[in-house]
Amino acid sequence: MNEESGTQCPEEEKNVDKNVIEDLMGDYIYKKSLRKAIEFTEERLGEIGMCLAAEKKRKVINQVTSRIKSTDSIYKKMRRKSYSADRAGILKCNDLLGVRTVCLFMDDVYEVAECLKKQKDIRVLKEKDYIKKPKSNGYMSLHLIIEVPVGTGKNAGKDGDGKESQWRKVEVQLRTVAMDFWSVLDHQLVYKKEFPGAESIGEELKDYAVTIAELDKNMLGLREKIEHLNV
Ligand code: 0O2
Repeated sequence: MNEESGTQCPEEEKNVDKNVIEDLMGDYIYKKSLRKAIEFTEERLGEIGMCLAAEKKRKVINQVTSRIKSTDSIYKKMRRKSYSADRAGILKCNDLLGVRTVCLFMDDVYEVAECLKKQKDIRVLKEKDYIKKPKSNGYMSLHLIIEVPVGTGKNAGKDGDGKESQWRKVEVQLRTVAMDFWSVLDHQLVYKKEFPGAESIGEELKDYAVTIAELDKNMLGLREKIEHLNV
């Protein structure tokens, strides 16, 4: 049975082997390229944040953090999505690398995303707007799946020619401080879904997602009023 959905697992799904994941994620050369992709993305977001802050004369990005997905989390996702139990299956996970960008205001989230999309050395593969269309639990965030170059010298940005690709996928999550605050609690609840009382906490949390969306809207409105104040 599938842990998450309670449905029957296809044959392939049952065979997902944690060792295959550990081998790939532990491989020194591969790991180095993952770190490089994260550094590249963090650095670029830092530059975008500085440019926008200089232009607007205020802080735009509050925090950039990153993570390499844990073996356990990759394993669960591969089972959930019925990915093949090999390297190709692991590489299908869009969020092996995650860079979270927390902005102060909602319009900043979209402006940072637009700046990132305009970068000539980055490929945008997919965009998921959970702010305009929140998930059923209330989760809000803008997800961009991008590819960044990790090759060096003449290999930079090459597609691989049958060898390892010189690009790595990174999931950039953009959200406001308030949305981030909410998602921290929600993430904790994910691991306690089976406990009595979890369902009603989930419902309460969903109500707060609405409160948070309103708060973000009101804070943006206030910021605009302050910007338009004349002496
Ligand atoms: P962890 O611990 O960060 O590894 P995809 O095939 O990847 O395009 P999928 O599987 O729906 O589609 O991925 P999605 O929606 O992009 O989610 C990937 C990550 O986004 C999650 O990673 C979370 O970090 C975050 N996320 C997505 N939905 C939720 C949610 O409802 N609540 C919270 N708190 N975070 C969410 P992991 O694997 O959950 O966790």
